[in-house]
Amino acid sequence: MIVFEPMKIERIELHRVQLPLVRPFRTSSAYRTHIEHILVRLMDADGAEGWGEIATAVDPFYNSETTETAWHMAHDFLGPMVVGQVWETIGEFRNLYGRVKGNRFAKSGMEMAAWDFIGRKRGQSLSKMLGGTRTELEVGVSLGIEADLGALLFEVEKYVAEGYRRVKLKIAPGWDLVPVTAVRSKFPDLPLQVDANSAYSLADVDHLQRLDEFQLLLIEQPLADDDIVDHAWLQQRLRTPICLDESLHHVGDVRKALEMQSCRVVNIKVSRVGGILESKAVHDYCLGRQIPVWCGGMHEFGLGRAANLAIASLEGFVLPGDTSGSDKYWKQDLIDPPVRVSHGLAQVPVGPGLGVNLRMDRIEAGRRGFAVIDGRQK
Ligand code: OSB
Ligand code: MG
Repeated sequence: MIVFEPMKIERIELHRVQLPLVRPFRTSSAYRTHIEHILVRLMDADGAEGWGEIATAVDPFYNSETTETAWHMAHDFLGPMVVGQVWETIGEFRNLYGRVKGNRFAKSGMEMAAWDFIGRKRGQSLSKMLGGTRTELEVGVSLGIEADLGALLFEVEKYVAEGYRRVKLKIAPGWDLVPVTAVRSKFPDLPLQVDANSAYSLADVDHLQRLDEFQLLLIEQPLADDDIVDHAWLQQRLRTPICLDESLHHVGDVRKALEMQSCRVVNIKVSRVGGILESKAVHDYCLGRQIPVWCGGMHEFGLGRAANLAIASLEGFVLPGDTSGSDKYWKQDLIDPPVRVSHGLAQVPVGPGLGVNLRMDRIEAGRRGFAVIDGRQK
């Protein structure tokens, strides 16, 4: 039996850390050479701690939050609302800042730290706490828009050779049929999917229908983030399943999208839906309706990457996720050992909490900002 003991966070540290990507990443909406995320460290009076990652981009081109807005939220609202309060469950922890609207990436990093905190206290892994059913996961890779076809084919070849189980290509008007045709002809049996990051409109329906001949697993977020109505219209005209990413902020959005048949597959991103608890709710909702889900990513450092692997160990995650190994992104991850993918498989962390070993020296080396919230500000 698990005995719930009251918990109280007395001090929060925010570490804003920047790392260069091993390869710049271009999508229809953004170009990135570096990633800058905020690590949240929750601490109680007895020295217990938990770590989480706020996986915002530095720009507002994927969604409206940025690393700077998340810093403001965590530092001026979420942190002060958590410090000194008593809570026993993640649901109660989340309620502490329940009055804050939106800002789900910032909330997600706070909540992740609370899961890590509880897991370490109980000696249980996040996967175990969530009821994960798998210890090893099939992994995919998300490849950005490249300067030319040669460069793209080189990247696909490399990850296929490493054993990755599926490839996702970023597409945009002017970079869609040509790269998909090239990759499909070279890899006829490769599980392949595309992600448009909202680059198309309904006027493109004829063009998008031409993607139907490539046996794609899915097409991710073709239309605007705030439009599940037009996605339903489009899905009726496409054989390829639509998968929504940007449009789904919580389980309520998922219910509406599925009722409207706006998509047939759901991308679950822990940060986009505001945390692990909401991710589990989306997973459970989809599982009950036999809707396949998979775990998306936001170029997380090893900490957030471990959370992704834990949620993806739940039984409804039947498609490979963007849960690639650390070396896809970083020369040196913040965790040691890094996340390794071998033969296209990643191990779900088994240690307490997120189950990773953070390297403070590497955090400090990449640090661009640091703050403490300890209640004295109030
Ligand atoms: O749309 O899924 C996306 C990365 C940053 C922002 C949005 C997206 C992505 C990816 C890469 O596709 C996911 C990853 O490898 O972490
Ligand atoms: Mg996406």
